Amino acid sequence: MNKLRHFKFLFLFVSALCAPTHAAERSAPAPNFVFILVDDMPWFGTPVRMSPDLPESAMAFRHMPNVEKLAAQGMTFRNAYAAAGMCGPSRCSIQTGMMTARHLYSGNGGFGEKTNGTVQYMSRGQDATRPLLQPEPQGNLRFPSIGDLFKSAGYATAHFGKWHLYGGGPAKHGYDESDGDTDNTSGRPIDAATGQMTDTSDDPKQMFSLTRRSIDFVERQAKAGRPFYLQVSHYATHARWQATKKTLEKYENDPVFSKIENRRDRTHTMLGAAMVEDLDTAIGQLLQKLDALGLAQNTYVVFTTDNGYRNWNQSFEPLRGAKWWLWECGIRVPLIVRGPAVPAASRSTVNVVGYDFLPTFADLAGATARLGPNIDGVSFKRLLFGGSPTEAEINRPLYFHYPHYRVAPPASALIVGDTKLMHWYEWPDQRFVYDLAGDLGEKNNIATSDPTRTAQLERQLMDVLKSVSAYFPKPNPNADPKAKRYDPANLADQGEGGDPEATDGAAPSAGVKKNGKAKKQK
Ligand SMILES: [Ca+2]
Repeated sequence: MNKLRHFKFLFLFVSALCAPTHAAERSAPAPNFVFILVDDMPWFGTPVRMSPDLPESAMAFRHMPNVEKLAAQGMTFRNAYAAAGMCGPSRCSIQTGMMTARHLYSGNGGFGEKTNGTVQYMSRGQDATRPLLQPEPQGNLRFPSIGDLFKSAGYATAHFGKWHLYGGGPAKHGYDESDGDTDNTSGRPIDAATGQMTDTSDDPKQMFSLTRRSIDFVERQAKAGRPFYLQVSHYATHARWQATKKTLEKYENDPVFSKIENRRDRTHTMLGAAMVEDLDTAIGQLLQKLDALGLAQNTYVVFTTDNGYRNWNQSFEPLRGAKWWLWECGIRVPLIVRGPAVPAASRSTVNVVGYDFLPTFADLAGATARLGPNIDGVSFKRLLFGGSPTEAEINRPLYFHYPHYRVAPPASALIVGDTKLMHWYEWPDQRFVYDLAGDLGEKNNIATSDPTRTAQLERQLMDVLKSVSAYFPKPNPNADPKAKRYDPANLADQGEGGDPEATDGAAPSAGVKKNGKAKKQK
């Protein structure tokens, strides 16, 4: 109850500072939306502390003045989650408002039209002897998207940058303008002279060119007086990092990096810092254009990422796991929202998840009636406007499901308030429960402290997954009894480890062993 009082105090305080003007809101024109989706950014990947009491919830050495300004003008979420620990499934949840267990986009792209919702179990190659047979990953957007919703509501719609959802590309999913059916490979500038991917570029990860296309789109809508929904889907900060030479030079003598002993890790961390500063510059260009056009007051700007990542952070490693995992480092993400009636410099500690964006945007645009069926997300508009969270909002269950082997073994998770239950399919009879209020690093399994509660959470997770016809792994009759299973009870076990997409030879991150062996799943 102390916690509830804390929430209430926080929101009453914020509300008193900036009471939302509901009357004005009703008479206002349709709001615009700029959804800035960064790729692969840790919860602690910006200089903005996602939790004000935790220095390790930010990277103090990174320079992102425009993102800091967004936080000063809007609301920062402490407990925002991606719907999955990797790009494709998370992005599908953002677009459809559905949890991964329901939309079944569980691959990480590249599965094309053959993925129509039917499933085969994989039993060849490395899958032949694993403890579990995994369902073949699915990867094709098959449900109405945010673009479809806004297009039907009369908005101009655009998606620039990384799509990674296949299904014919953004143009087939409600986006009037886009860069086409893009994926990770589209964001790697190639040096015209050498034909090689450039280490430094005037347009690292296409961040400036896709910003120019975004600005051009915004300018045209402003001129036409048409409301717009714009998705700026950056290739940064996905593996194969790039930065401008000029920005990189600023970091080369920063003493903070001398703490990193491994030279390659040090160089890579500098490159990451330079890349996010360039990214921030690009974001600033777009925000300045909203100001110059007089649109900022009527535009919601969202800054978030599709999944977490493990990066070096001044010796702090607050979260367990990495990208791909349902541990907090894979799914806990930064989220900042600025816009009409959102109190400046406000904070929320309520759990929100990627599949909430669609219903929230619909609510903000007055288009809730246009939402399709089977939406798992709920609108957090009321929280955005400074409303006190209800008990139901604080304890709303969030479901995560990944039934495949992809760096991490098959797992599901249920988060209710501060309590998180993890289900590892290789350990079906063991329970793993963590109290995130005091154990954000998920080090202490408290499953046995309240067996009744643990059993109830386990039942709830499985019942909901079954109710949406989720795919599950199943026991492999040909399993090799000697095959190593990932051990969730062992904090040092990192599974296959590493980031199989970081094929540029750069160290994936401190704390995760490098791994060139992980088979790239395509
Ligand atoms: Ca990603």
